[in-house]
Amino acid sequence: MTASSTHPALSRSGAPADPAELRRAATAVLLRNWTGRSTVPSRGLYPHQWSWDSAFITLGLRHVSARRAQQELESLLGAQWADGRLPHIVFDPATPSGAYFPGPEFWDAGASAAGPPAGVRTSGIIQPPVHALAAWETHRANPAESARRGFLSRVYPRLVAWHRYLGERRDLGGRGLAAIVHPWESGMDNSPVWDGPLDRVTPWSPGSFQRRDLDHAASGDRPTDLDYGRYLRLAADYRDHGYDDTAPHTFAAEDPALNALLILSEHALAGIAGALGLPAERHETRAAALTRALVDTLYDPDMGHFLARDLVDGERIRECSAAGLVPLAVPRLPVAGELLRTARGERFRLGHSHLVPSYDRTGHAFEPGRYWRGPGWFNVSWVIHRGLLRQGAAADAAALREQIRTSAAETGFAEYVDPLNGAGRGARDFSWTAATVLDLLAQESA
Ligand code: 9WN
Repeated sequence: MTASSTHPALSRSGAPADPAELRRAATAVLLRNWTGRSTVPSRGLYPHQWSWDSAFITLGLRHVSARRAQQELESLLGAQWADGRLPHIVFDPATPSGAYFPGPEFWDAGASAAGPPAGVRTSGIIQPPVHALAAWETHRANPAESARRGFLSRVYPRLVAWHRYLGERRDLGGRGLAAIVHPWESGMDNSPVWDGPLDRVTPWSPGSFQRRDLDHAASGDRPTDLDYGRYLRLAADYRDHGYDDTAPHTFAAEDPALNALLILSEHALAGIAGALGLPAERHETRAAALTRALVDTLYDPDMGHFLARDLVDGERIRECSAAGLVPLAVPRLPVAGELLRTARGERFRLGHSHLVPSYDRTGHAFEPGRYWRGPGWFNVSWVIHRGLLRQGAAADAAALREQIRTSAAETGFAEYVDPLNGAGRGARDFSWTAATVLDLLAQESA
């Protein structure tokens, strides 16, 4: 699908859109997807609030309205559980519960002792912690509006509680890193990285549930029924143990992207604490400890890449995905040079792929159109762009920035793109696609 079929104003004959037109079109996507309290990732496919989507959306929204960006984040933080976790979905009460599966009845979060505030319906799992980073950047975009609304002092305690949950309850591997207990928690659901660990999970039978995603997206762009059967089994087991993290887990892993994002957010917490006149050292100390643990535990020198670790057998999973490039954005990363070489090498072909492929182009499971098994995603590419700037790779960063803009314009803000030919896949008018474009346009004009 080209931009001309969905956004006539954007680009004719596939040429990159004019920045002002692109900014207008991206803003319009975010305005259309705003529900009054928060932004849905996509009107049809994902009609509720998602955790890491909200953080990425905030990063773009702050250039449209500082006030709305603050509201976006605060509505998510308002669904925080008693144990500090931020749920991966906050269900919109105005949306019929059957519009997305699995819906609030499946998750039954209110039954958990650790659960959400009364009257708020959520899922029970988490997503990567981009929130403190988003809060800090939102403040920095308009410090006066932030101070006027007491934004930082309201969000800081909640963000600290969220990181405490990850550091204490989710250190399942005992090395200081946060673990995930469901592939959805990585945000990169059907990445081939999770295939091995998922083999141990007995799937629900396909006839026992009704998927809603296929009403809105092509089945070839989505996870399979077998994947879904396993996702549901894992989620139901966790639910049936009251979302207790000390219960046995059939699936548990340390993911490099989630932990790298936690490090970025811990640095952001130091910034927030400093701005509030509170001690910031503990956040810097924690960020440094996490960085050491990330490198010591998940960096594989032979592959020149960060790998996930399977906590059931204790081994690193020898599959290269874009999650392993996300640490490029971590300050003072000792292996940045090697990691940059991997990004530019055959596996990812930075600069010669459309966005950053979500999985190794030379890998046995590479599928250029299927979700997290190959396509380039805008949010991940945005973080890697930040990493390239951090590592002084200005030319690579500029090329990626140009691709992000062009791909968004030409696909009508697709959810993800084929990394080989740039064709749009999944949903259109996707919120974090619009948001990351807005942020990059703002960076350029600054
Ligand atoms: C399950 C909302 C979310 C993203 C995830 C993406 C997808 C959900 C789904 O959509 O996951 O959480 O139904 O497939 O994988 O990263 O946050 O955009």
